Amino acid sequence: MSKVTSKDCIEKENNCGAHNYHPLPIVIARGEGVWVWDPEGNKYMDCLASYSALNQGYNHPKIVEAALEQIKTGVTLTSRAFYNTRLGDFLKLVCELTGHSRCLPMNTGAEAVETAIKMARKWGYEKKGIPEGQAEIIAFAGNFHGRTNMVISFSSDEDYRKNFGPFTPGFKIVEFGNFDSFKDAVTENTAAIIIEPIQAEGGIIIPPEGYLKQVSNYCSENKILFMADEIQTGLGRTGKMFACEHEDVVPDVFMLAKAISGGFMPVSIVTADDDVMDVFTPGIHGSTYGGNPLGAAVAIAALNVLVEEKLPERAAELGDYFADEIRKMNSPHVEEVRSRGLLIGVEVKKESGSARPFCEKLMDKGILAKETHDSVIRFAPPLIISKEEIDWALERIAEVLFSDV
Ligand code: IF1
Repeated sequence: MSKVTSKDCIEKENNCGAHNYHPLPIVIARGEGVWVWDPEGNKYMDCLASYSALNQGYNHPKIVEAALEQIKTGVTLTSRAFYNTRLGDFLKLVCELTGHSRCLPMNTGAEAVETAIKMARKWGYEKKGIPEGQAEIIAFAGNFHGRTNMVISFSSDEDYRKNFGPFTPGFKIVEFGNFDSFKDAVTENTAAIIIEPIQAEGGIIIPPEGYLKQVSNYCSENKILFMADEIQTGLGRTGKMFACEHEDVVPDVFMLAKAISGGFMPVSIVTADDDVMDVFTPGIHGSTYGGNPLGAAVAIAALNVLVEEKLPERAAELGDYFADEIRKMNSPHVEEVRSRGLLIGVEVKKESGSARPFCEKLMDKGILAKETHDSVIRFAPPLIISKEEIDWALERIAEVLFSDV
């Protein structure tokens, strides 16, 4: 077999794949920690971490070992028609981390969101007494919760929605960060809100201090479920295990995915207390792969790594350092640096054009970063990154932020 080349891989993807992506022209063939290599042996630092799925970094020995050990049992999938040896431990660990008493495993983030919406509606009818078919769920402008048809039904981004209608009714969209806008949308038929504590795809938008708490208090007073999509912000990324902790907010429902399996395979989960989760009875919801023993084994290891290696604490400390150093550069191209932990958004000035050419220049210097919302360069490396590695990146980021683009 001839050696794989980047050119071949890119051509094949472009020839046979749907054109629903516009990737940077990099082929990742090998990974270790925060570093990846292309087939030709060029080395890059990954400052995207697969959209925060690889919080534990590439090739983490403990996660690799857990995966291999489970594969060697010969049992990777049992379906939920039977029990398996890993799922119970996984669910118990997630309950301990979230403080909720029950969880429901799925695969992708969007599936966790779908599951939470179904649960909230059923809860609304059966526990809150909302008349059937009338349940309303409030979402927030600028949100990103996934790509399925129900989920884009409450997206405010025309690009994600155009020509995909008709949409699922029952959603209201209010302004993120504006308490009155939310309060005015509440009716007695409001079952739940779905909110990202920090809007990541929205451009690393951090709501005003106290906002999440205010919204969450209002939800508890009015029997509305506060459902936190921590698929991207959760599991250490923002310097706490969950971004809601920054404001002492305890959600009724968590949606988790991405880093729950450290980037090994799709694993997602919805968590809640008994009173909410018990609307699910046998046969009414599920998934072939949801709760599979391989995913569970990997997720147990991935979660243990987050805790044992204190990755949330690392993200807090190193994220502040990383972001402050970029702020101190005072680059003529930078409007603002927004960050919480190792979720860092560098807003490029209007007159400096879009963020993409900056990302391309970073790539030429060995740093993989991806723009979001045209004008924001996002830095979200694996949380295992060291200070030395950040310094390596900062040198190159400074060169790019002071060059003509
Ligand atoms: C893509 C963004 C990141 C998410 C939150 C649910 C999901 C996501 C908060 C759905 C997924 C991904 C999907 C990925 C790009 C990516 C992304 F730029 F689009 F917003 F991370 F920043 N809730 N986010 O961030 O999870 O079904 O994908 O497992 O290419 O669409 P999923």
